[in-house]
Amino acid sequence: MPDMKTVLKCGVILMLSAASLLAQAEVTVKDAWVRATVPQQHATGAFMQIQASSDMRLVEVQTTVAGVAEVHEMKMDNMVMKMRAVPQLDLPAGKTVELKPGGFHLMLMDLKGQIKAGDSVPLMLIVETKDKKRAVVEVKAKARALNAMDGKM
Ligand SMILES: [Cu+2]
Repeated sequence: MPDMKTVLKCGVILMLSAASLLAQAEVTVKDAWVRATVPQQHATGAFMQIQASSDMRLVEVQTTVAGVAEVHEMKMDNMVMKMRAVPQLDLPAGKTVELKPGGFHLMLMDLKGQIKAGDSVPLMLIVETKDKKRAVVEVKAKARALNAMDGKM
């Protein structure tokens, strides 16, 4: 028979996971991946598909693998591919917002070490609802090998 302490502890863990499930249900993230890096590389991109059940905005990104994480946009400007940080990314209700090479992406800078293919990279997406409520969406992005398709960042 489990003693009271164990029972209480289990109760807390159950409550916590129920709460995080609730937050996760409002934002669905699919196909999250990060481009693997070579040694001494300081920055890389993270990509995924995000769908929110109600209008939200992605306002902040955090990760333990990089000193800085930003939402970036890549655009052709006078025949030159340019990249800029965007302060927030709209996540319209029910619409899949795709972060992909050549478009919106999450930029991880000041990397703390090499990201090798197969690594699981933890990302925390901070989203804000219309009534300014914030929630954290935890994502595990799989590192994929570099490929020739990608332009220089
Ligand atoms: Cu970028």
